[in-house]
Amino acid sequence: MRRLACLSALMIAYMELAPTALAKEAVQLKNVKGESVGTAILYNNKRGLMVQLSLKNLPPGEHAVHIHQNALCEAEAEKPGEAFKSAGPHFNPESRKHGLNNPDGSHAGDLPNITVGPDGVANVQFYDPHATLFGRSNGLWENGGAAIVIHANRDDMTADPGGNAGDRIACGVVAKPEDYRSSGGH
Ligand SMILES: [Cu+2]
Ligand SMILES: [Zn+2]
Repeated sequence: MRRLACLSALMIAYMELAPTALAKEAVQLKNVKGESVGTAILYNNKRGLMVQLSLKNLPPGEHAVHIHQNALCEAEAEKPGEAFKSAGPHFNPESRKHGLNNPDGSHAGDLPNITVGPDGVANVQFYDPHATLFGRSNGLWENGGAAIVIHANRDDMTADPGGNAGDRIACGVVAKPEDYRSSGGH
């Protein structure tokens, strides 16, 4: 009887772990008017955080994309200069400087620039070796969530703290699932 109880406790633990082991998060990105500009699919892989962007309805050309610190995307329709400032600075748990080409960098939230085609579409994927979705070093869920932000301009990859990327034109919240409990694994 005792053994059975123990076994069922183990099974419950397994069932609680199993879904997160495969977890992906689909982040919905919106522009300042609240219109969809597509999605970012995030998941853990061996190298860190996998980021798959399926974007539309964006101005053609190069744009910076970052993971920002706060799980908040306030469009601030009344105050255009403040759009998505609620997302805070770049996700930077290791207190480094900005930029993938900065010798003192980079922020864990720094990502490569994307190129949006004349049709307003961009489909790209890359991984971020300095972050994970959850459960390992620099987990976004351990941070209480985060935000994916797209900027008006390209990132120069060196200027601290923001890479001269200009206005924040789209944002999507990476939400920590309410039932997620960090295993404390780092
Ligand atoms: Cu940014
Ligand atoms: Zn940065």
